[in-house]
Amino acid sequence: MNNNPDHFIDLNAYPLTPSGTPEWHQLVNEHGQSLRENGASIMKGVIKEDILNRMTAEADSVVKQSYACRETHTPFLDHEDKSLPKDHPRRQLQATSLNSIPYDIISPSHALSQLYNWDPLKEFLSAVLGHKLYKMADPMAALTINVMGNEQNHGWHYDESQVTITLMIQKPDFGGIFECIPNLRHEDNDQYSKLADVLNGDEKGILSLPVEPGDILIFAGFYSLHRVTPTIGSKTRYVATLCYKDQPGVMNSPEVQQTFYGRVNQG
Ligand SMILES: O=C(O)CCC(=O)C(=O)O
Ligand SMILES: [Fe+2]
Repeated sequence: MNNNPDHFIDLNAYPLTPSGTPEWHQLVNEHGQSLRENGASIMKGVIKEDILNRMTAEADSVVKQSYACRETHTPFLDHEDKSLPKDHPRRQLQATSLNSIPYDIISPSHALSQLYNWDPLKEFLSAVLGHKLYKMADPMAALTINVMGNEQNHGWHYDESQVTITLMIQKPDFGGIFECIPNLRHEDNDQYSKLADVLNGDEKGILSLPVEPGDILIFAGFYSLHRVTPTIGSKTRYVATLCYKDQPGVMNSPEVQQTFYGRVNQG
């Protein structure tokens, strides 16, 4: 099996290696501009179809070991602040139901792990973001596959990291749409008035991003409220999150690990 991610990618459309060529710089500028202007940029069809089939089979091979995360959380991913009025966004609990496959059960021989550890991807994303990125040191959260079967969903939230990178591996039959409100946290000066409207069902400003299998989404998840609508049908939705940080050695706390993976692994 060829484990060099050079072969995972259509290098004509996405000249990620060698770095520093005029085509590489053009790609960096294109995605950097889209991220700054829209809070998101999609690398459409970057991973080849046969590699997606391999990633799906490799996810299927470990999915039985995934952790069933059934959570309620505020949009800030924390617990309810009961000192606030009942209708405050920090008291509007969102339900999330998904299974997570952490990095420590993904084999290093799996295509997804090879891609995550491929330096040209990290170098390209660093250039898009304008600062050096490091692989996260967390043995579970560095690379996770979010698994959604029939009628699972991810409630409205902001991410803890400034930027999130996801790869859609397999799409469900219906639903499982990634919806977001770009830069809501920036624009909603007090952070709560527009947010409260959305949590109360106001659909104004909600975008559905056209993410398809093979697409890498670069997304300013700390500023842009987002959710995944309920999945429908027997085909599992697999979306990987690739975590890179702006400093080396970053780990999640034991509490956060326990919540998302049902156990603690501090390495
Ligand atoms: O499943 C997705 O498309 C997005 C996942 C997400 O928002 C997250 O893991 O924080
Ligand atoms: Fe998120």
